[in-house]
Amino acid sequence: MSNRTFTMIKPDAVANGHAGKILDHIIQAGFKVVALKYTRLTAEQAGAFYAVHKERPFYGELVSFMTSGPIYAAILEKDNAVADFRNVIGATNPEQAAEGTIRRLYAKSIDANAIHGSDSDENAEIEGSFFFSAFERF
Ligand code: 3AN
Repeated sequence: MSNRTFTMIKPDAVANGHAGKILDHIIQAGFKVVALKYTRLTAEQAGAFYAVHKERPFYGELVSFMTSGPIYAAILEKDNAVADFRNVIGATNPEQAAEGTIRRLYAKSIDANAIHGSDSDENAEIEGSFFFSAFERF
C-alpha cells in the first residue's frame, strides 16, 4: 500500500472558482499537497492520460472537456491515500456522491465532475509521473 495518490481539479471547478475551496477541503481531510501544478492539457496529452477509456462512448467528450480550460494537477500524501481520497471525492456521478464529498459539493454532472482521483497505487504512480518529473516527485 502506497501513501500517495494523484488528483486533478478539472476545468469546470477551476472555471467556477472552486479550486481554492477544493484544495482546502483536501488539506483539511489530512492530505499533504507534495506537488502542485497549474496547466492546460493539449488534446494529445488528455488522449494519452485517458487512453484506458479509449473504447468507451464518452472518450471524445472526456478529452474535449479536459482540454476546455486550465486544471490543477497534484500529488497528495496520506496513509492509505488512494482509497481515502476516493472517499473524499465521492462517486463519479455527483448525484450518487455521498453528502459532504467534493463531487457532491462542487460537481454538476458525470462528465464535468470537478475532480479526478487515481483508482490504484499503480495508476497513482503512472499519473503522477505524467505531470511531474522525478525531481518534483522526490
Ligand atoms: P472516476 O474518475 O470516478 O474514477 P472513471 O475512471 O470511470 O471515473 O471515468 C473517468 C472519467 O470519465 C470520469 N471522471 C468522468 O469525467 C468521465 N466519465 C465517466 N463515466 C462517464 C459517462 N458515463 N459519461 C461521460 N463521462 C464519463
